[in-house]
Amino acid sequence: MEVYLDNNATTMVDPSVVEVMQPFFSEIYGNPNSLHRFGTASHAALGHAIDQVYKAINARDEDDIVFTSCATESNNWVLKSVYTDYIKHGEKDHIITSEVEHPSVLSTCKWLEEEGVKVTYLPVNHQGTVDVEILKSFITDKTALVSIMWASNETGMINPIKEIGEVCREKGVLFHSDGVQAVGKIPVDVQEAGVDFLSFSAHKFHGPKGVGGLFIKDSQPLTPLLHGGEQMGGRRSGTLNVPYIVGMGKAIELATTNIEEKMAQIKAKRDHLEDELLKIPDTFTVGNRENRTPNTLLISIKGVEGEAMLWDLNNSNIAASTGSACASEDLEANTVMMAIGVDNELAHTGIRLSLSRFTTDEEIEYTIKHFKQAVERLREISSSFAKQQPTKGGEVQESELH
Ligand code: C6P
Repeated sequence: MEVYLDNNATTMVDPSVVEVMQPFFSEIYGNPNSLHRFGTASHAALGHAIDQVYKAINARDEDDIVFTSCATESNNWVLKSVYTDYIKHGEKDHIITSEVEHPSVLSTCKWLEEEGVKVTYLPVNHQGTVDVEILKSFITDKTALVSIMWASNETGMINPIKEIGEVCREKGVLFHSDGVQAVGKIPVDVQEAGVDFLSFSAHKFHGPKGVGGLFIKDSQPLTPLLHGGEQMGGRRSGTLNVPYIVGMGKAIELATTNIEEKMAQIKAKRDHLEDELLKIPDTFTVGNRENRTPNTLLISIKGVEGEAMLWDLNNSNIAASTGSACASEDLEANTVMMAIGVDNELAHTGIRLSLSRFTTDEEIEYTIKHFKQAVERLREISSSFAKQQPTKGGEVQESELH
């Protein structure tokens, strides 16, 4: 058996998504900006995909959606263009984000600091989420933007997005949310949340890689990241990747139709997996599972290095990760665990397991069995673990953190 539990890194493309994309490679291949019949056929498909996307996130208008190559591009675009439009020649000089954002936000913020922007990296609480009162205390009349992820890629923990949106509106500050791990996993309503910008990426909800988007409230002006032709009204130039956009439209429609039902099914499997793994002494999970994306579990196993565990799981054909796929080669401790105050040794033992709607009960049972065997084997050879008395594990509590 092969078990793929790294769906926060990327997902399998749904076979029905592949099917709708197929004709747009060699049959309906016109440039959607061309005026001949090849172009108008592609253009019509594009219009349908925009409809699917804007309805899925409850945008007010289809013009509020701009397609990009991925969420990394969307995140870069918002941050760099808010700098160009509101900070570089204006009165404002400040952006607020959190310590646990994805590197596409954090690295861009570091770059902006070199350009003279003041950036506040908000700490997170023991659940790994942002505290609204702390956010409020950092907003000044110099703050141009707040950028806080909707849900964490590492823990699945969901931030209080609606409350953050209210604070930003009240204070007259723009609000961007990286919605990559929320769209297609939990209900996302951009109007209810009060976000000005929302980034998303198709490959996180069973669409193709290399296509994503940015929701821009009321199509407000934002200096383009890519200048060029008139595609997307000149807001994002470059010939549109029609097959991938068509695939994203279908994928978001499939993921968000009856989403509550899909969430309940995935959550039942995740909760069972979590309950069983927590029976292993000295294992800890991060964050209250009721406030997590239903597919995600970050678990620490005392005395077992995350990389060793991954290796063992891989030998049993189980794919997991120690955190973000784009940081998997640095062998650093899990960044979210460090941010919430878990000790360094435990933060090196984090394993992220992320399910999808294609994960089966048999795969979960197989994972439970092989996970337990791997822990047993690795603890036997762990010099640090042998010296300790086992304790009952569970969700990491505030009192255990420093
Ligand atoms: N996170 C993970 O293993 P791209 O690669 O551009 O499609 O998406 C980037 C991105 C942005 N924000 C969040 C919250 C994300 O989770 C990701 C991708 C993967 O966690 C790969 S690093």
